Amino acid sequence: MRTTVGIVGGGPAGLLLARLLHQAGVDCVLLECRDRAYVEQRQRAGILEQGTIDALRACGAGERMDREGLPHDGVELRFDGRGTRIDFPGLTGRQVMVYAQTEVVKDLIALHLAEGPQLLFEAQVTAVEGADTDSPVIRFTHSGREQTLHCDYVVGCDGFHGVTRHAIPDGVRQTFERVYPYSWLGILADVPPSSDELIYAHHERGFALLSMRSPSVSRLYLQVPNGTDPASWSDEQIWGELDARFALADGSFKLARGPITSKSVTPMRSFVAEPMRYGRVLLAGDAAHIVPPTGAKGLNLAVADVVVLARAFAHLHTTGSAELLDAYSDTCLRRVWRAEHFSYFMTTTLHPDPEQSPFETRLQISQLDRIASSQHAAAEVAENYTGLPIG
Ligand code: RFL
Ligand code: PHB
Repeated sequence: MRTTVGIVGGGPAGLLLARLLHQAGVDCVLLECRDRAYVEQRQRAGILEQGTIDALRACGAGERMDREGLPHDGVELRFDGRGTRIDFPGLTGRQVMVYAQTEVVKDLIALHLAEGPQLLFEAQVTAVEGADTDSPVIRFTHSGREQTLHCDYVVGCDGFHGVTRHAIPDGVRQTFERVYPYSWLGILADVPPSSDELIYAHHERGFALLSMRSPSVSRLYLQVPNGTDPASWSDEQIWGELDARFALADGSFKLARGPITSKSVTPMRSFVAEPMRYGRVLLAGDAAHIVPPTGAKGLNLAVADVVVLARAFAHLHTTGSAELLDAYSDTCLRRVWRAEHFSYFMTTTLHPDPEQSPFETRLQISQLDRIASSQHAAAEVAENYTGLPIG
């Protein structure tokens, strides 16, 4: 097998990149190790930034998002028994959209199956070789057979646990990492969200987040210790803890309860691998960088990377110039580090570290109070949350 761009991984990054390359007339093949049902059900992100919304619309994948997605004009930060609203359009002129990653993935897969390019499920990539040659290869297993895909370029969209990053030699690749001393217990519940907008709550018992998937399905998260078994939390305990963490001093907030349909635990990590390109191998999305979910940035960063990358491949295809491709890593890393900082800031401001002193708790409250009382501080949060311009 032979193609121009071989894409490893069919998450949002790989699927959108394949769509954009196909539209630009660049030949590509996408290899995904899981089956279609698994990829379409994997519960993850829920918030799309303006740039992500624009990119999905521009490539023809925005129709259902515009029909079923929920545009949001703000979020609430809750701390010290009170809430403050961050008004996105008022502070930045931008909005975000609640539309689940599962739905973005379903929409992109449906387009691929209808229009191409070639998308292989259950194709497990075992190695990417020849990054420093003109013809890198992808070795993979499909239908029990070992196969080789010869490419002009390989793009690793295979997430944090993927194999492509390892095609960049240890001596070249630099990694930066921070692991946090807490995780998120996430639930889906069949109950209308108790607030029209997301609530990020700081509480001495731990962080909590109220989000949603639709007008009838709530998505809620609780900060829990690392290594927590989701099954060790009963439904009753989860609702009780959410009540305590979202409580307002005047007692006016009431969290509606409903059947819990899923429980899972996600550890929190910040990670960046530099550079995002070595020879003819490039990385995009979680394969190159991870953020803790508190800033809602992971999916959006993945989309931004592949928008920049598709533009670079299209430029190469039409003009023969590799100029944009050569700039890819630097262009993306500048934005990546901004999102890393914002995600770190949101995470460390909203989660009490189990080891932290009362002094540090006071600093967190003071920072949140600053956002509540200063347009400048609120605008800084709003600008980062709704997303910086892409590339
Ligand atoms: P993905 O989605 O991990 O996809 C990688 C794909 O590669 C496949 N793969 C392989 N295929 C072939 N051969 C191999 N050897 C392979 N190894 C791996 C995998 O099966 C998979 O299909 O990476 P991608 O495309 O870069 O997308 C990144 C996003 O999924 C991720 O950043 C977000 O989900 C992060 N995230 C959020 N991001 C947001 O922008 N907004 C949010 O509100 C948000 N909330 C979240 C989140 C992530 C969470 N978890 C579970 C980590 C909330 C949570 C709880
Ligand atoms: C979600 O809806 O899953 C979600 C929303 C906002 C975040 C993280 C996750 O910051």
